[in-house]
Order: sequence, then structure tokens, then C-alpha cells
Amino acid sequence: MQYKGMSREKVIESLREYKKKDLTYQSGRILGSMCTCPHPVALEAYSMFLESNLGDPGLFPGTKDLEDEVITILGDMLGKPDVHGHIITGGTEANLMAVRAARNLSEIKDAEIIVPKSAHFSFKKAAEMLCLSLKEAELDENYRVDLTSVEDLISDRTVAVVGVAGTTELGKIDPILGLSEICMDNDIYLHVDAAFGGFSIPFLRDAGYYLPEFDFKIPGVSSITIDPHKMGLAPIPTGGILFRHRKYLESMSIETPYLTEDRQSTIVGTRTGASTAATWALLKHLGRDGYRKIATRCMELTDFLADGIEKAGFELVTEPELNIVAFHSPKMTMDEISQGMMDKGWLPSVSAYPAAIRIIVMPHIKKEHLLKFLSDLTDLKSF
Ligand code: 0PR
Repeated sequence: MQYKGMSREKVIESLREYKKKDLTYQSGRILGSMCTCPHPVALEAYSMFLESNLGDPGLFPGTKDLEDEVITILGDMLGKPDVHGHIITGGTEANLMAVRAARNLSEIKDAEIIVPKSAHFSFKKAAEMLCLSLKEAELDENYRVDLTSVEDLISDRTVAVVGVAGTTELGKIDPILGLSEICMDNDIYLHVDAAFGGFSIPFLRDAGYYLPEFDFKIPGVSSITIDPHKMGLAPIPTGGILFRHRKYLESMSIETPYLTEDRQSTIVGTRTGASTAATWALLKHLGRDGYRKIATRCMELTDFLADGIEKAGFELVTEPELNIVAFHSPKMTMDEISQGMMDKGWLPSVSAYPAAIRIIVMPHIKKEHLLKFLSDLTDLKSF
């Protein structure tokens, strides 16, 4: 570290240089991210609460009230206003908390969890940290978890089953109702990872899209991950974890002797209140109607893009269910498509299963960006 400090001007000027190297959402070049430009109201709220720490809520009772309200509103959005949970750093921490609660409440030794093959890699981290074995259930022809495969994997060591509402690679919604029946029959904890779909499925259903139920209205669902920093338009880091019963949070609470709360269930200790304030502001400012408009616009652009991709001679891997389009070509390899598009300034995201180029049509994507992308893709085909 240098001995003498730099002037404020020099610091900011240097930071601007670093920032220039970053891509921006506004440019329309970020096509494979689940994050987006935070909404201006969220930014204003975030900056008001920068010093607030929900790790010591007695010092920040106003922020704690905001968190309680946010959890109730999210619970209401997902079929159960009287849920218990926290605003945390993101989907990884939420999934880790859910699996931890399931493990802690069970007496089983050498416990196992069952996740679909399409589950996010955060479950691998969770299994490793919590010393659990991870079993992967097969998918059906529509890339949703196969219920028979889940049933076959269940053993007397299974402590949790996971279903995904909006898979990372294809945006598919697993049959949560079927998983709930299996879990209730076997008395197993069911966690739904709606990190991506949680802020769009309820609103698309309002708009008349035919999408299945996935939330607490289904009786076997024990917990749900829902990330405001994805389709919720909140700044990073903002995740959410909701539990049906308080006992799940209590199962992992640790005594905190000198803080203003007696026990803490979150993994992170010092925890920003700014994310909570931003989420509260968004829920109040946009309301159900605002989120419905955002989700519907993303779906309209998704359909436009999917149509254009087919017209350009490429093949969709599957019909989009949420705002993710995945495609490949019968004539070009994935490397050829990916390199060709990179040469034109795009940074395509390549999914592993199935191998495909994947575009997530987030709220920062405009029609003009997609027109340019489609024109470059069509050019690629003519080589
Ligand atoms: N669950 C699901 C279904 C997810 O898709 C993700 C992340 C997570 C959990 C974990 O969430 P956090 O990353 O908030 O912990 N999905 C994206 C992914 O890993 C996240 C992402 C975001 C990736 C922006 C790239 C990017 O530029 O692919």
C-alpha cells in the first residue's frame, strides 16, 4: 500500500478508467446474465441505507421493520403472507440456508439431497459445505425433472428434494405439484429454487400466461428461494429465502451473546440493510401491475427473438417457457457460432446441457439490440 493517500479527484478518475473496461447493461451486449440495470428508485433507497446493518437489528429497528414487511409481501406474492425469512446476498446463500434447515431438522446420518440435473451449481456448494451427498435426478424430454427418477432416488437417507421454478440454463419450471406429492408421501422437505422465476411467474400468470403453480399454495413446499437482484430489478446483492414455518429458521439459529438480537439464522453476520430498503422501494413503487408489465415485455421480446432465430436458420432447443432462448445449429458447431458472434462483439453464453447458445431476455434488452443480434446471426449463417 502506498504511504501517502491520493486526492479524491485522482481516485475517482482512476476508478473511471477501470469502469470503462466493464460492459454495461445499457449497451445491450450483456445477453447471458440474470442481473440487470437496477431500477432508479431502488438505487435511491439503497443509498439511503448504506450504513444499516441487519446483523445487529436492534440498532436499526426501522430497517428490521422494512425486512419484515418485505418478507410478508414476498410471501403474499408466493401464496402465504405469514412466511419467515430474510433478505440475503443471493440465490446461493438462499439455497444453502434451505438445505441447511432441512439437514438440521432431520436426525439422519450420512444424509442425501436430490436435485434435478438442471439445478444451479449452488447446490453442489451446499452439499459440500454441509457434508451431504448429492443425487441428480434425470430430466424429461422438455428438460423438466422426471418424477419417476426422483422417486427412484429417494432412500431413507434423503433429507431434501429440490425443484426449480425457472432453471438457470433454459428457464424451465419443474412439476412442483408432483414433487410435493412425492415429498408429502415420504415426509421429505421440498425446497423450490425460484431465484430466477419468482419475480416473473406470478406476474405472467396475472397476464394470462399458462404457467404452473410452484409456490406455497402447494402444501408440500417447505421453502422458496426468490432473488430480487434477478427479475426483481434490485441492486446486487439481494436474495431472498422464505420458509413455511419458523422452526426451519430456528433449526439453524446460533446464539449471538453481545448483539441486540439473541440468535441469528443467517450465514452472513454483518448484513446490509440497503438491499432490503431497495426491495421494499421496488415492491411499493412498481406494485403487481408494474412487475406484470416488465415480465410481459420480456416475454414478448423473447418470442420475437425465438422467431427471428428460427427464421435465421437456427434451431431452438426447446420452446421458451420463461424469458430464456436457447438455440443451436444443425450445420455449425457451438464453437463456430460462439466464435463468430464474439468476432462481431457479442459475448454469447453457452449452456452445457444441452449444448446451446443461451440468451436471457432481461429488462435491459431492447428490440433494437435483438435486431442487431439477429442481423449478425443471419450474416454468420451465410458464411
Ligand atoms: N438458482 C438459480 C436458478 C440460478 O439461476 C442462480 C444464478 C442461483 C440460484 C444462484 O444465485 P446467485 O448467483 O445470486 O447466488 N444464476 C445465474 C448463473 O449462475 C447467475 C448469473 C448472473 C450468472 C449474472 C451470470 C451473470 O452474468 O448462471
